[in-house]
Amino acid sequence: MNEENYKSGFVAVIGRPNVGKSTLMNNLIGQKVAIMSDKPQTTRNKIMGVLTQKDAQILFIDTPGMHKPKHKLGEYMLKEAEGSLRDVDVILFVVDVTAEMGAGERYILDNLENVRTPVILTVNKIDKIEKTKLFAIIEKYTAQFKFAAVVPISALDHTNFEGLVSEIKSHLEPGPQYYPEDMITDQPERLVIAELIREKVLHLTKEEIPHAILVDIEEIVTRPNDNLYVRAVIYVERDSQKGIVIGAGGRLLKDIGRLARGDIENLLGSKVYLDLWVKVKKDWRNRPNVLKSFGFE
Ligand code: GDP
Ligand code: MG
Ligand code: K
Repeated sequence: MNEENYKSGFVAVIGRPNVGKSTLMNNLIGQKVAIMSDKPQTTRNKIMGVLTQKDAQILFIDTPGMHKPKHKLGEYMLKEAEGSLRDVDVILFVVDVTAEMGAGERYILDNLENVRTPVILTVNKIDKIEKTKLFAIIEKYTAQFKFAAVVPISALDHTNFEGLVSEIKSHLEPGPQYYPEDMITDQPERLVIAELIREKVLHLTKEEIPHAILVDIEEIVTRPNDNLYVRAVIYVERDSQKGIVIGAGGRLLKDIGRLARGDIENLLGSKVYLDLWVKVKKDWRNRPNVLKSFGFE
């Protein structure tokens, strides 16, 4: 893996029920899917699947709540959904080419107007219509909204998956591979949360702390009120680094926690209580057992 050219990012998959979102995820990601749906739902925005390639890793997230609210809670959910749509890199708006564009689609498009994230119109089920009719259908959508791209696919037949993936990649920025390629885990969220915290530490400490840190998520618990409790430990190599990360009066650690918590909440759509600790683990990089205990081989 060439780290400098590696891209990664989050993609929200939205669209009315039955347009083929699940079929797309299952067939696009196949064996490599890290499905969380059969686990108790800890978050509103679930990670649906992870697509790992040589040059990129794409994390697909599910964003419920993008439908016309019928009550106050619905409005709240919609705000949350809009918030998470701002934080992803790309939105896949999946539509069914055999169904008329309806109020549901218009409603989603209206709400996407306020979200700056690029939207790819993913026109699904093209196996069911004649090619000559496709253009007129697409035009109805493009007349309503300025899409970053329009990609016709058949999720069922695997048609044009390459086109879709390369379009997604063109909107991703350089980033880490969040998940080991073949990792099978019941909690892929752990790695993403760890990476977000790590990113804040490196950002706020500038060059003072080189890449000598490791973040371990010791515990994630969903509280009865649906809030998430996360206990994380930032491991550094030396006592002096511990002092830097904590900062005078604990101020820097507080900032790290605040920023990381904001990102985690945006990403997962749950309120988060982040319990952050800093510990010294000497020379962890040179000790294979330590690396192993963090999931590195
Ligand atoms: P979701 O509610 O958006 O997740 O939609 P599903 O993935 O559950 O699909 C709804 C129905 O549409 C299922 O019966 C799928 O088999 C069917 N479907 C999904 N994608 C395609 C496609 O590309 N072509 C055809 N012909 N049917 C599809
Ligand atoms: Mg589905
Ligand atoms: K963004």
